[in-house]
Amino acid sequence: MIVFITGATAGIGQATAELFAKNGYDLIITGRRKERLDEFSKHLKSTYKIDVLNLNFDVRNVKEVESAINSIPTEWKKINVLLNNAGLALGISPIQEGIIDDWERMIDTNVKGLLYMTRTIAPIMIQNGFGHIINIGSIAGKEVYANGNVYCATKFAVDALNKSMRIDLLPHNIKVTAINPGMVETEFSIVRFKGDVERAKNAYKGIQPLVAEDIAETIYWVATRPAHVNINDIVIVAAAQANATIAIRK
Ligand code: NDP
Ligand code: 8X3
Repeated sequence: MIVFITGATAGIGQATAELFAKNGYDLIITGRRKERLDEFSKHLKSTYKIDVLNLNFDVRNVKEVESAINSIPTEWKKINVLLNNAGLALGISPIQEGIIDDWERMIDTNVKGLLYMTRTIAPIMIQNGFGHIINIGSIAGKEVYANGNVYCATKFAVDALNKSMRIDLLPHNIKVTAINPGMVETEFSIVRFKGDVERAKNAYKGIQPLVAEDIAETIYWVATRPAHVNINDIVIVAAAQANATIAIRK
């Protein structure tokens, strides 16, 4: 069984790779940070005795996506699961003060990157006659919050694409699932606040957020349902979070 995970150098993607590896799956893992990817791959192979293929590319670059996936040896093309996970938020400011470059990076990564990956791998799954695409959306793709504007819009797009690809891929025996987490403490907020670790920590002040392993377990459960079962959509939040805007902080 082969699981393809985008954005496996940190956070949710990394925890998910670790869990599938622990359960004996072979992995294709990706990310832009080559050194991290190589180290992680070495760790997975030696700890779990599985096969790992590393693909070092930027999901925003369609040429890189296509050439990385075209380079996959035939025996690696029996991809059971594609986890469209690579993504990010950048900044949090009212629309009239938004930084255009941040908007473009979020749209290019969260929407166009996910599309490039899906457009390249879905035909391989169709040829194989099986597959499961799991898209990481967000609670921010279900409800908007103040100053979330463009990040929320990208995740609303993921929600729409998830529903839409479920219909398109239905005749091809390909399952499609969206997992929409609330607050998960990963490198996400450090990226969002551009390296300001203190500000990132503050995002989770007084609350016990989810951790990447909580999402990994959910992904693993979704991917291991019997053949006749598909989970279309999950929203998963910390016990202290009700929705995108209301959380109890102590
Ligand atoms: P992290 O910042 O910890 O990890 C993000 C991963 O995405 C990294 O491996 C990074 O790898 C990869 N990535 C980012 N941009 C690119 C790119 N252009 N090309 C290839 N890989 C890229 O964040 P999370 O694990 O928290 O985020 C994973 C997903 O979960 C994202 O889609 C995020 O929107 C979503 N999410 C996160 C929540 C949270 O609270 N943490 C809540 C809801 C959803 P590298 O930098 O090496 O390229
Ligand atoms: C990440 C969750 O609430 O920070 O998608 O937007 S939130």
